[in-house]
Amino acid sequence: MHSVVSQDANGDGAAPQLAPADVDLSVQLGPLHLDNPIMTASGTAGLGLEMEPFFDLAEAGAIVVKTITKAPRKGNPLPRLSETPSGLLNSIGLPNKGIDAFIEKTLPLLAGKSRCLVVNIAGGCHGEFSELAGRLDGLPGIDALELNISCPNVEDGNLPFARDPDVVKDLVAEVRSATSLPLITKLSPNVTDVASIAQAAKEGGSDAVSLINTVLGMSVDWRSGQPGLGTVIGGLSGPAVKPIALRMCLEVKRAVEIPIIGIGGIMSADDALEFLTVGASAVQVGTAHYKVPDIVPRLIAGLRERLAGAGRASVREQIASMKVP
Ligand code: RRO
Repeated sequence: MHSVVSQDANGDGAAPQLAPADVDLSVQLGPLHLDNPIMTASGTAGLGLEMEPFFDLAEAGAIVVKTITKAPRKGNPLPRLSETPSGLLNSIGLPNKGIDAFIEKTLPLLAGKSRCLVVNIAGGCHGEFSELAGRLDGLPGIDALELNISCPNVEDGNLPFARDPDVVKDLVAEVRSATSLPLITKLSPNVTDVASIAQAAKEGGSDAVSLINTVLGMSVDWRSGQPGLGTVIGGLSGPAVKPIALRMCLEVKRAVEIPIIGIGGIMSADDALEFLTVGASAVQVGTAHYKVPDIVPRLIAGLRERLAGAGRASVREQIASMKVP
């Protein structure tokens, strides 16, 4: 039973208002339960610990760590970031200390700090994805894996895993057999038919899909001819990509029965609610961290206020109210 701010405080017979604190924000992503639908997007919140000065990690629905690979990686040549008027281009190149250092050094510091910890992994081949998944299976403190099949900044820029439904299905199936952890497959927008990739991820055994990773782009100084990124081409994120991300979430929702995590340009609670209105059950916030490092608790408070104002007792009511055809 939800309490109310006041029983007809104005005496005007209007329906009593919900208190924001009483709105139930919990969501279910297949086997994965989140206390609220606000997750950090991989790569934009470091390994999670870097965000501790800005908010209590336990406030987030889930913390998703920056991509972990089998071997340590130095990352791409500088510059790795290039700002554009409405978005951020990156070509970071998966710098990380590798799976051994993650398990031995980072995980003991991270475990138990968030309500839900999702480890994002990427391999150079199928075997590497499943090997990483196997190493992480059963380790205390890890709640799910996110398979990064969509990094745009690998050596050949070719997105070898993201574009072919047969490859995606086989890869996810191999990982599925290596772990009992819930699996989220992170999809690329740089494909023709994202729904067919989501369907393949589902058939391979993925419990959910997250989308979108960054959109291939570039910037250039026309005077010097110098590109903004050391690798010339990279991935665009931020407000510029939100309409693309909304469209792709809707395309997946229309075609595939699988929980969707919406990602792309979320800066406000209204942006988050837009994703929850076109089929997503949770969202990840990324580029906004660089402008508003405590965006996670702000979004959670904003969701509560807006849902209470709309008379929704739970975020699941909003998700279920989807009207977009
Ligand atoms: O590290 C990166 O360059 C990177 C990754 Br792994 C990713 O998934 N998406 C992105 O835009 N950059």
